[in-house]
Amino acid sequence: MGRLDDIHGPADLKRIPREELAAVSEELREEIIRVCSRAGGHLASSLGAVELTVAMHYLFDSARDRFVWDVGHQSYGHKILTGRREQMPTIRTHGGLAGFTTSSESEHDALTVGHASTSLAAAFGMALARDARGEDYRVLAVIGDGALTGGMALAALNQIGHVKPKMTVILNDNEMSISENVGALNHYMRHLQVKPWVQRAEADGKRAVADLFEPLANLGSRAKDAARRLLDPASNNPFHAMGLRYVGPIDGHDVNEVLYFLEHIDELEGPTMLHIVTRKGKGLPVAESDPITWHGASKFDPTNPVPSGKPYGWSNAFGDAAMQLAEQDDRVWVITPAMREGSGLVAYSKAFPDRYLDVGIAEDVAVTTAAGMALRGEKPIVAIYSTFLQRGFDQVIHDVALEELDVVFAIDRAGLVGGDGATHQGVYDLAYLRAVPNLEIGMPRDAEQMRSMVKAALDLGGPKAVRWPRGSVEAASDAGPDDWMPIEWGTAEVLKEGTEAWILALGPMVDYALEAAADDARIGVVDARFVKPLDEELLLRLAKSGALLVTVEDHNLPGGFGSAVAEFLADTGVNASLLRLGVPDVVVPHGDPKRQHEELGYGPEGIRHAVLSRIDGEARMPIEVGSETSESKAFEPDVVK
Ligand code: HTL
Repeated sequence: MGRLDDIHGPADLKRIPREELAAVSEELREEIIRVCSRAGGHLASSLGAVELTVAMHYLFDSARDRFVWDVGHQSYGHKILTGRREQMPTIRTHGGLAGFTTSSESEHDALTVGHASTSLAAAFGMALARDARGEDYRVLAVIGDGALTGGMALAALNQIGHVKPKMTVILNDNEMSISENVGALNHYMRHLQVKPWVQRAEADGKRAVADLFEPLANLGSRAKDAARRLLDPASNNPFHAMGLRYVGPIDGHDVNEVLYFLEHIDELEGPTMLHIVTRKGKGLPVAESDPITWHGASKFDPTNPVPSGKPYGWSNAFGDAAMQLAEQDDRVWVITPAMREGSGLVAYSKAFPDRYLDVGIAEDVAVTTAAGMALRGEKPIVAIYSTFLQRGFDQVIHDVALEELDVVFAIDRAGLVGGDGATHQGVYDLAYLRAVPNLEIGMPRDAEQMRSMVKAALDLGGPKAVRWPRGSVEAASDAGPDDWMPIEWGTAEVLKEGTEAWILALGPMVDYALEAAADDARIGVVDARFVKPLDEELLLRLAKSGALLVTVEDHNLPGGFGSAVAEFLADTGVNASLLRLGVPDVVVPHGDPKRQHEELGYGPEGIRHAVLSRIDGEARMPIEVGSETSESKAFEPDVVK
């Protein structure tokens, strides 16, 4: 690959003549395409950030300065330039590189991240820490226009512009979140580019330079050129109004232009926002024309890039059910915080544009908007990933649950999620939702049950959560909602009788339980279906039988389904013996979920072994609740990193 072969770290890049950086950028782009064609990953976002990445590493020192990448999914170029090129084909796989920046992976990764909109607050904190210690390093945050829709980012800007530490905020504006970006700021940024007042600032360039960007004033024609792009400080630019110096918009694919501005901003005091305009998917025509599909790519043939079709999944099943429910009742809405594709809502958004709302990467806003709607008699469904609902927790309690509002939380990606890893694992929602009064929680084991639960949740009213995992599922029948399988809320279902042990499994763990119990008449299987309320009658009956109770959940054990059962048994005073299987108190990184379930002791084999070792008194499983392996530490996959 020419120049890239000689770059083993940022120091090697710095030795390359400046005129060759455009060529280096092209090579880096090809390398990202090559890596993603073999491993999959966040291709389009990383392609859009190539020139920025090269310019930042050329000018600054990521081991000492702090590069804070928002979400961290656009960092493939950064990883390649910081000595991780050889490992890139392992990205997002068991034991391989993480898909996002991760501080334990490299000294060049300033922040462990995966959720959006954190970069500005984190960078702000770093700048304050630097100044408090009288240290001298740069802090640069890179945030996409999508991530800027998050309240955290906007609230951090408000602080940055108030306290005014020296730092650079690079707004990487490609007009896209995962789908088209939304919101008023997004419109404003388009307006900046079509420029009635950018032109005015151009005409007024010298004054802008004098007022705003003094170091450029003496730099001759280049400075004048730059000055044309500066905005009049008296104008109503919101970033300027928030106290940041605003520079841009500039062409983020002209590496010299990016270098030029970064270099000069570096000489200035206080916070500066550099607005760069980029193209998501830049350099791969299919990704440029369809950045949504290529946002997160599966493996592909680089000579003939065709997106691989995704099998029918739980998200599709939800989208289909939501369409039918909205058809039947015109008070049904679906709200998504920027996850239209991932939540299976593309068809719904087209069929019911008036009862579909994408609020941007603003989970808190999604939840409280639903509360507002419910207060006025609408029936909102908040379609949200388990991991992202963490951002809306206060709103679930304060705005929905205390008022007992009719809001349904359709929680996707509940369980281990695979390649996205630690930041995206959906293994905490039961723990935090169980603690919320008035809120009830179910987990179906198939698509038929899922749609019945969502319908029942809407019909019954009150705050309700229905959760399901990532992955494929068999489609439900095409019956209309009136003919969907009725489900009695709060009841479990006995699927297989047993005598000595009962496995109480949640959602798709039911299949594992059936496999584990197959051919053993002593082991019974219950599809628990609800975590709150529990089917107390059934639980009591099973507990009193003297049999071993075994809970299985794809969720963290502290606070999860097993905890709910343990609490119930403790409160009733029944002397039952209980074994809880699930994620012990560890951080689970990226990897293949099925394999991780086995390694954590709750795959079919693990369940069987655990149950038999209890009822037959055999050796115990290596990972057990309460043993020293369950301490809070990173779960080490057995593949060498
Ligand atoms: N909500 C939160 C809090 N965090 C994340 N990461 C998401 C949702 C999901 N998500 C991404 S990447 C992404 C979203 C919404 C779009 C970011 O758009 P941006 O960057 O404009 O900031 P771009 O991709 O370069 O256009 C992931 O989970 C990876």
